[in-house]
Amino acid sequence: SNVSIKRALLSVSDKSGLADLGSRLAKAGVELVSTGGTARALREAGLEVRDVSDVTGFPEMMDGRVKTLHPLIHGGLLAVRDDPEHAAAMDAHDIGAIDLVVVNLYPFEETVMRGADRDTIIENIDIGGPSMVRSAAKNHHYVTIVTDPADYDLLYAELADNDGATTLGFRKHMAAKAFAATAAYDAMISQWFAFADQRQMFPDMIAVNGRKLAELRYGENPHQQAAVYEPVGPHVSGLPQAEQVQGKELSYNNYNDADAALELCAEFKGGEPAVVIVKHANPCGVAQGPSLLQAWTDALQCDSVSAFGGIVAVNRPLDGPTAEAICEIFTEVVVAPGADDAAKAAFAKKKNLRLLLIDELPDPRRGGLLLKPIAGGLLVQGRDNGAISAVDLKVVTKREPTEQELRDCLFAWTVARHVKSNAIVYAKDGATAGIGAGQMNRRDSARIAAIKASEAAETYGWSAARTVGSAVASDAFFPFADGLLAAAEAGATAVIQPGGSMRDDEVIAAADAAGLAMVFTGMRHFRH
Ligand code: 93A
Repeated sequence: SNVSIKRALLSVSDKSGLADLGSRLAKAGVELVSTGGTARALREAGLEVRDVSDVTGFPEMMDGRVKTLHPLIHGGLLAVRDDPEHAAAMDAHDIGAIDLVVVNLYPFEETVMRGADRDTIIENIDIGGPSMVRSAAKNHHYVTIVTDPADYDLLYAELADNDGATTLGFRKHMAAKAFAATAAYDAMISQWFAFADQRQMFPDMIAVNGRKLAELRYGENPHQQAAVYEPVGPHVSGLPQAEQVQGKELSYNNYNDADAALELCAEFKGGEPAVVIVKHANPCGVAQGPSLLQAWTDALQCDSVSAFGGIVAVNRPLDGPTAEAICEIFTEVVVAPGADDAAKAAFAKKKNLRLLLIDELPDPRRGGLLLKPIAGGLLVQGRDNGAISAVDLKVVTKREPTEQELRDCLFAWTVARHVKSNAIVYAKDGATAGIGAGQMNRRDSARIAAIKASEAAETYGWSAARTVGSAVASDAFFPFADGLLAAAEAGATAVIQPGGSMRDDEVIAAADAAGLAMVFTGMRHFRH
């Protein structure tokens, strides 16, 4: 099942490594056939090439749209050489077998990325290239297909090992890569049509279209395999594009947690210095303050127990003193839009700490799709990018919140949307005072957050938990008064929640009875 290479068809947009490829093949006595630009490049390298137009007897026409789409090419690619009828057809029509196809496609992605106009983008949809790739890959029993200049070395090794031939195993492997390449290419084009062109939210078909950046040691657990991908085509930059300055390789859970930290931190983009500490994809301390160092101190004091082994994100370049303070506790990952030399020097002492620098925080209000596989299907929804501001709030209690309460309400609300439901977040003076996450009822989240706040008070020797005099946010409405009463018991004086429960009246009455100020947002932020 080894096939020796006698005739090769080369047609590449990315001409890197082409001259070397051509000369190695020519030296091995392989006849080279090429399309216009590729033939020109090979001739410039001093090689003998036969033009595709010479093979087909047709000129390349219509701006190159029709070059290789011809039976004399595709017959040579698709013929089952051992089939007598196919062999007879080859004879009758003078079709020469092609043993090796090296094709890479018009640079559609690069054309979109550089902001080219619509006509240029359309012109960069390759038709003839993918057709050859698919023909060759389908007929891998006889034909070798190479679609990536990065695989030329593999090809050379294969030819060297097999006396100028390729093995079936190699051809199968390359065929699989080839179909992946054309699938990704078409997916990219369909995405461009769906999103850039028609601005249609949900296309009829979804291509989960990514480029593998790295295989990870394992997934959420050691027995799960995992990798990280970035989407092809235009995309937001985040952790996969970050520069890792130091530390061990990122694990699956590192990515997941650091992304949660980054997304929450992005809410404070352009605002006062902010620090987010995340553990198991939930924030365990968030604060904003006059300096990063102050914000770090306040964030840490929310739940210093959970912060151990945490993931930290900040909304501005890190300075030395903040970095030194972060280094005082065990931290897995730090994500920042930059770090000065003093900060880098401080982290350098902690060899294992992963320091990731990003160009800028992502836009928290950007659109996009969220995918969740379910048995037998895939759930798809738009990102939760809705947001309210102070003007959208409706005061529902007799008492209006004070200015400070209102600020804390909005801060708590911002954090709460990034906490797994049921989420209850107490905040005071621009810092979280207690966070309750992931409970199956709201009252328990309110209580757990309060318990953590009391523990912090004990740890730091405060006379009272920071929940006393705090604002409390609930990601969804209180279905009963009990959750709200638990928050009041913990000392909250202001409440922010979506409202909309059947029992809103009861809940409002309970708030009034407890002297609370409460505002409704009219928007819910479940996060599961
Ligand atoms: O315009 S096409 O869709 N029509 C074709 O018949 C065709 N044949 C090869 N694009 C076609 N190609 C592509 O041309 C190849 O995929 C390759 O990317 C490129 C190489 O052109 P040149 O050799 O002229 O640089």
